[in-house]
Amino acid sequence: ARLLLATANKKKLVELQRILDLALGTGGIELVGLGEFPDYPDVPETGLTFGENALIKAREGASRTGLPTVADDSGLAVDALNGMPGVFSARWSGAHGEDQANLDLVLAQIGDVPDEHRGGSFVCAAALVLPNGREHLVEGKQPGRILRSRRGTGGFGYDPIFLGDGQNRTNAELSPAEKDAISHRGKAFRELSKVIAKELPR
Ligand code: ITT
Repeated sequence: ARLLLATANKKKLVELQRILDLALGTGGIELVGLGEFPDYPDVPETGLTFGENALIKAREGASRTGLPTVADDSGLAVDALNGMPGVFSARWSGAHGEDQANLDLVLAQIGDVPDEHRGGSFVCAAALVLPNGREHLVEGKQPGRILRSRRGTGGFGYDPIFLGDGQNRTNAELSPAEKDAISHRGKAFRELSKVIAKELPR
């Protein structure tokens, strides 16, 4: 069965592919990226929650391609910023996908607040929409706190300033497999993979 991964974010795509391959095994599901659809439009993410945006992206993919489609909407919710940047994580500093500028702005906004007020979570909503209209939505979270400066070069986005609970390395200092084991995206897509296995039998 072919399954569309509806994301334009290359780093996210790599993680999604890795997590789903591990969960579902190779051979059963053929993952298709948006690159196979050159005229695919920029889909406005108008939802107020991660779940709404994940469904918007997955519905668009399923209706445009006729393929079962999974989508990820994710971001960093910082307690001291009342949950922001949240659904605006990819465009917090203005332009879309400017990871460095987004991270710098969050650091500037949280400033020097003490450790006990530096809590936050990565959140990932994962949606599956089938051509027959059936929809599934799950969510994964990674709780942790926001550091005062960057550490590490792995991962993407806000990973260099995020220390997960119980960890002594930032998400950007973990190996890919270590990040997947505890990340919001790993949790959400391992759960969604069970639904995929039921809905898309080999
Ligand atoms: P698509 O909508 O095409 O999937 P996008 O990058 O616009 O790609 P989102 O709207 O879901 O995706 O925004 C996700 C942002 O949240 C991403 O750009 C990062 O800034 C942040 N983010 C999400 N997951 C992350 C992770 O695992 N590590 C670090 N930052 C992450």
